[in-house]
Amino acid sequence: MAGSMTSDARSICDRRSVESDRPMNEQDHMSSPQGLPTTTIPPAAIPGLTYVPDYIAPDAATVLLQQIDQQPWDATLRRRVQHYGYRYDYQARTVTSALRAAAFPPWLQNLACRLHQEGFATALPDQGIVNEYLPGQGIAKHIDCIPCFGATILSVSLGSGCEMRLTTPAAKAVASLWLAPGSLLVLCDAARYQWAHGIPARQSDRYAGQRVPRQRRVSLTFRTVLLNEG
Ligand SMILES: O=C(O)CCC(=O)C(=O)O
Repeated sequence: MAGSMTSDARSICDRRSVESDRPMNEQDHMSSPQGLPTTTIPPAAIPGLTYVPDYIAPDAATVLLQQIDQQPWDATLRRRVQHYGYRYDYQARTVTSALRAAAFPPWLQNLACRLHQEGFATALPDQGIVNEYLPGQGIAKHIDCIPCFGATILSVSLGSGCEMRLTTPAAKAVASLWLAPGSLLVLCDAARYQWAHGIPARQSDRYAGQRVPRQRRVSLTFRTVLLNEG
């Protein structure tokens, strides 16, 4: 994966692969809001979705969590967050040059550079969000703002695992992905632009036939900002 950044970065999206995923035990068909049948598909079938287990080693994850917890948290949302590079305005759904946030600390910059050098990020990410999820907390399903952010969205999971659900906007298809601690998720192509992703707000998930209680999960989302300010 190491080597020329640009060509490798293209190849990760072009390969349209999921290196490893384990669909959760679910019924094949559920009901969409329109009452139409909804098909459950494996995440591997979503073009542009790449899942890399064990991207961060457990020791490195522990150090990262310590470094994260030394930074101030923004507690104005339902879950605590830290914004780096740029702040995303959740109400206005915009990012502008006026929304510059703290510079990436070295531990975040190192990870952003690694993602870029290894070809997972097409461009060097300049926006980072740290999300903290306590048991019972999640994130509503969404497609990351298309005019605000570039073609690749990356998310690193630390702490607890959890289920991510991916849905097509018409809710005709749903995919369920287990985000294991230390894993990396890369969304580009259809996975980034046509599928919404979200984390159900729950105390536990059903995974591999077992009910798994949630613990504290911290994720690092990396994006590149597109400033369209005329
Ligand atoms: O926690 C995650 O893995 C996803 C975070 C996310 O979707 C976001 O920050 O927009």
